[in-house]
Amino acid sequence: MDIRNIAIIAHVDHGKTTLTDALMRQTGAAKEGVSMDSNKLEQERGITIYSKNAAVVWHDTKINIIDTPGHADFGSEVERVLRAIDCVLLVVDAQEGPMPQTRFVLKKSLELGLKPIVIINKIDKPAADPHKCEVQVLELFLELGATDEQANFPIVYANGRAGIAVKKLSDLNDSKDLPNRQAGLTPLLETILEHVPPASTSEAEGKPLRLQPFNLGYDNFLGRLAVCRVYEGVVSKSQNVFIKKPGQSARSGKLTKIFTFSGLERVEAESAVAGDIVLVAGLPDIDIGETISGAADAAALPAIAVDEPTIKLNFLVNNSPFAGREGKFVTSRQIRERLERELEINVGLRIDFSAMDNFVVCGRGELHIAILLETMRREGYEMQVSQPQVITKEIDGVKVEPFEEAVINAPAEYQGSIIERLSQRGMILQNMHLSGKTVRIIMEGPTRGLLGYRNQFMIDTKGEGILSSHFIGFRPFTGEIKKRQTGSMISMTAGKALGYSLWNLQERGTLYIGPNIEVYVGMVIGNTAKGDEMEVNPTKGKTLSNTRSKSSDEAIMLTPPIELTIERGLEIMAGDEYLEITPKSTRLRKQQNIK
Ligand SMILES: Nc1nc2c(ncn2[C@@H]2O[C@H](COP(=O)(O)OP(=O)(O)OP(=O)(O)O)[C@@H](O)[C@H]2O)c(=O)[nH]1
Ligand SMILES: [Mg+2]
Repeated sequence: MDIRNIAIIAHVDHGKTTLTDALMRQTGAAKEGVSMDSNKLEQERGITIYSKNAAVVWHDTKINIIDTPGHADFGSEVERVLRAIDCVLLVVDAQEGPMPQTRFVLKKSLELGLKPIVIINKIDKPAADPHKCEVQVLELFLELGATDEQANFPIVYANGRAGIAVKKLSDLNDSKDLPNRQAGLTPLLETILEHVPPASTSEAEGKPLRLQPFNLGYDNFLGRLAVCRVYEGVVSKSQNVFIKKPGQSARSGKLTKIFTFSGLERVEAESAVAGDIVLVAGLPDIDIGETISGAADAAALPAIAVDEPTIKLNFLVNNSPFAGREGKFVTSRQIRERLERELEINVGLRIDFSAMDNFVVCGRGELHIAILLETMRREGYEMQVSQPQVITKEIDGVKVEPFEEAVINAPAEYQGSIIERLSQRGMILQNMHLSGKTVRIIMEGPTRGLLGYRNQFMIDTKGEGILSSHFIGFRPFTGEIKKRQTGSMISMTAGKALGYSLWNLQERGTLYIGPNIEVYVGMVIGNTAKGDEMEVNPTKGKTLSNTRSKSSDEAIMLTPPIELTIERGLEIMAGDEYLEITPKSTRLRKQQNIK
């Protein structure tokens, strides 16, 4: 069967997964209600975390589709995938237009010589402006140095949620609400078959075997799995193979099983031919970018680079007064083993295990780390982590640090405070446009300045702003950044927090706990409005007195506390604090117990 390999790429939330799901439904590869976002955390958060393979069959052609995550923290997943496919579907929200991650993934695609198909999606949105979006996309292609051929991209307009695509906007019936439902996504499928080159030729199929992993997986029974593109030849199960990296000698191995994709499922196969995407088992030490071949002297395929981490933090055994109450796995050996397993599949992660019980974990951003912590806590792990810091290094004797581009869409009234706050954090204004009542601000600066800012941004824009940022490279260190310090409210007593004392404390800042929550000495229970550190007693009851005053009998009205999630904790914690994460609780505390 003819094979086509595509990846679907976009900025976060522009509708990649919804469109992939719709393609699977229309081609009968998956039933209603089945989604590519199959992981529980993905479903809860409504975002894609891991890139995943699916395959659909249409007009006797197998289309392997790789759905990728749009969030910048998972950008390195996308880059690897781009090496294994022949075309990308670049999805752009017709209302938002190209966003930072659109630019990032398009840039990578163009550099690899891919010729994208552009999908202007969400055309049903009331404020959608497909024409403007199209112009902006073309400008982006040109700005990124697209060749004439690349810039002459085919366009499909879609409402992925309704499963509808058209090649010309005039193909829609007059009203946006009454599109031509018959054809569904057929115009998109046709464009894919017309535009995406076949994955292989009979010449490639006749050559000796070469395949290359671009993603890793793990199975309790089969062990390490590698998702590979077969470039040449035919791969069979139980085959003896050789594995090598460019410039290194080959080692041998034996495949135990191979799978191909059908819908979202993996299907065991006897063999697979050049062009197909397969999952192979049996190679416990296989790595991304290595070449698996049938002969020891086969040339290695070009390596696949994996992006370096930009932030780091320490993972330690929880040693708070409440340590071990909830966790099933609490020792440093257990945490270490779990992290070692994570390294098998979490490609953007690096871990330094050289200290006995203080592991330095390096990742691609706060969300990347938060997802790992959330996954571990759900498995029953308990640990504490230090404040995330950026990774600095030296290039040619110059100290460099990670830089990011931040793109903000917010109501125009907040533009002054956003720019002021970010300038203080070392970010420099690059561009700004006003459209209607919304302003788009583009700033660039050290990642360090953005760490811990998102929470403040939500407050500054009353939750109406959208901030997205992505890594743009290591640049010379910009010197000290003075962030406005928020001070912590630290409990000086142990016991149950009482409504009465919280009622008094809420005047002085924002609380992270409500009444009846158990606290210990040194636990951070809130932050102070004035920015100074404050030791408080949240367990104090009301003193009884003989005289009744009217005011002390007032009903206690407590403001709901802000919930300390892992992500928020990583943001707001100070350098001298630990974030304590157990299966049921997230607490902040001072590293040194106060006297
Ligand atoms: N109005 C409208 N909403 C859509 C359309 N397609 C998707 N959405 C909605 O947009 C949101 C994001 O959709 P997803 O498909 O998860 O987006 P994604 O690009 O896969 O997101 P990430 O993988 O996290 O980057 C969901 O709430 C969808 O229901 C569309 O065509 N029109
Ligand atoms: Mg998605």
